[in-house]
Amino acid sequence: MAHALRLAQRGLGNVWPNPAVGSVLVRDGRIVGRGWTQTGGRPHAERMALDQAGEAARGATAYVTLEPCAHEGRTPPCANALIKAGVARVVTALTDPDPRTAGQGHAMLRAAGIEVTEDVLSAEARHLQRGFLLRVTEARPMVTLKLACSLDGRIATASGESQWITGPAARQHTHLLRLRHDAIMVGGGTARADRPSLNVRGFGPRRQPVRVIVSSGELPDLPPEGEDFGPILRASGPVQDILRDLAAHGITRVLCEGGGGLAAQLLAADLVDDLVIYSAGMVLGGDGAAAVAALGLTGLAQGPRLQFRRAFRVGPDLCQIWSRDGG
Ligand code: AOF
Ligand code: ZN
Repeated sequence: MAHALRLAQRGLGNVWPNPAVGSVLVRDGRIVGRGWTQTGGRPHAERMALDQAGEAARGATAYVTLEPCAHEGRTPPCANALIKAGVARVVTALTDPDPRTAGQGHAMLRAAGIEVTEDVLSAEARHLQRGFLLRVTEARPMVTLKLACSLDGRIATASGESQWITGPAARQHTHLLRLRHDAIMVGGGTARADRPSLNVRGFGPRRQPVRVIVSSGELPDLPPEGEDFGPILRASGPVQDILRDLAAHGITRVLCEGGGGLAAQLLAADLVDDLVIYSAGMVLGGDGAAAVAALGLTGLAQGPRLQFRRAFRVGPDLCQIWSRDGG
């Protein structure tokens, strides 16, 4: 299952509105098939693993990071495909909350005499697939807030100079972060001041993330949608409403790259699932622009709190990841 989760990760940012699922087929102690959800969400992970295994799937154990689907899509349900291939046992991490499956995939497998084991590495699977889970159960995507700031949490000097606080390695690392998200969101001020590309470069052909500009004002000229750039969605209003609209579009994972106003709105509404902070070894002082605008806290207890997950060096800078759930 740990290996299936690693495979699932390959689909993050590339498969919305679907979840990024991974699957491993094992027979006689050997891996005979590996699959992960493909670009745009199809083929599903199990289909890919079964195609790879061919006849070797007969009598095998299938590890899947999500309950196999029970609905007829562009191809028959994965539960049927596993039954037809003669798999002996299926091990899953999570029940699929999609109402078209929601336990029926497991039931179909059991009815066909297949041994089913559920909830294996479920915490890890929930963390990896939380964008999809949130979209289906809470009608919002997961949100990652990225900040690149000085040691004292500033993103620009008083005169507005911001390029560059962090080094090239951190900026390259941001592309890895973008790669794993369906949409990149920025405020109008950031879009006008930085003209960010909001695309993914250097990882071969991928689905480009949707560019979401939160502004009711004028938008700068941005490169048109194409091979190197995703569609542009313009949004305004409360962040809760914006996220609900994005989920309705099928978006499961959003990366917010600033500015401070949008960051403050997301934090105040308790909508930040992951906070990624790149800190550069410099100090900009209290007259610089804060990475997070005023929150209007009237007490310490109101300050949003996050759980530490990990930290690592990126070139000369430090990257810290904090999560709402810590899991
Ligand atoms: C699986 N394996 O790899 C994925 C699954 O639009 P469709 O027909 O592709 O179906 C999308 C639904 O299928 C999605 O909401 C989720 O319930 C499931 N995704 N299921 O067995 C996979 N990606
Ligand atoms: Zn399926």
